[in-house]
Amino acid sequence: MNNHRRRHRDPYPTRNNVTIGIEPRHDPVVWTTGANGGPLSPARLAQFDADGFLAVDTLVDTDVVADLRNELDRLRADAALAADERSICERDSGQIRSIFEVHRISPAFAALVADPRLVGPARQLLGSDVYVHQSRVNFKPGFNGREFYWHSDFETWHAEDGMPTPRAVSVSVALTENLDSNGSLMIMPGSHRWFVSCPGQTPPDHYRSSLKQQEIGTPDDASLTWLADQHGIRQITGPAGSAVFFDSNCMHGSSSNITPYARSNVFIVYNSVDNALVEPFGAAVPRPTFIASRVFDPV
Ligand code: 6CS
Ligand code: FE
Repeated sequence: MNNHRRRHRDPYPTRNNVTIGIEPRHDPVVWTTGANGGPLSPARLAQFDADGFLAVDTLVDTDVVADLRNELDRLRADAALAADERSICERDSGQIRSIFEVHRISPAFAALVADPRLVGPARQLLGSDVYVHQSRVNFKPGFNGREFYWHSDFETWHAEDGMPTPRAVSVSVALTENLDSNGSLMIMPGSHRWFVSCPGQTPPDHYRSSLKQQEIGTPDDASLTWLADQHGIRQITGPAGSAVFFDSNCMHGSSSNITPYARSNVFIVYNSVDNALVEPFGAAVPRPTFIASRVFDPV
């Protein structure tokens, strides 16, 4: 299908000179129907449906968190990994910013990905089996861990990876304490129900810059102001081991970290096996598979 015809039918147009604006989401948020079994109560499902996220005080036990923290230190010190394209460094300090595909690099993170406390809610929310679209550790080191500007993950995954619908959920697990002050996640509650078309064109090999500092695929000021005025901004804080499940289309971001305390989180993105990637909707070629898996085997 050529781009023109497809773009005409794309329910989530973005970039490439489309009209910048905010449209209602065309798809459900919670895909499970009726009494489908799952760990989340009807009240928690309703909360996720309304807000687009669910914060959990303790998702991972302290001993597992301690193991993951040790693994984090080992990965950060691994010289071979530092040279691997899956390691993304901070633009100015050169310190490590993210490691992608961490569940394929580390057995400890592979075990976390398959943990029923993460996969169970993901399957229930998405109403199907799920596979890992992306995993990453964001280190956000102390003193100069740089921000992640406002964006919808789904806007990028739709435009650059070919994700058809926002039938994906991220789980962010805090590996260090997430404070008000050290660049913890900010989400606009309810923003997941709007799709914001972003200005600009997707540059070739965009991921080489966007994973350090995203500019294309971020909304214009007017859209962000409208969303913030409508929905407010919630700061997600919590101890190591706490977590937040958030819909792929939430408007979210996080400030830079100038405190001495790293804000290191692991993010695992579960996509429905019924939402497998196709050709990108807003880029010439798909991104590398360490950012967007093109193997759709269920967890
Ligand atoms: O482009 C991506 O897939 C990554 N970028 C951001 C800012 N969030 C989602 C994901 O880590
Ligand atoms: Fe994101």
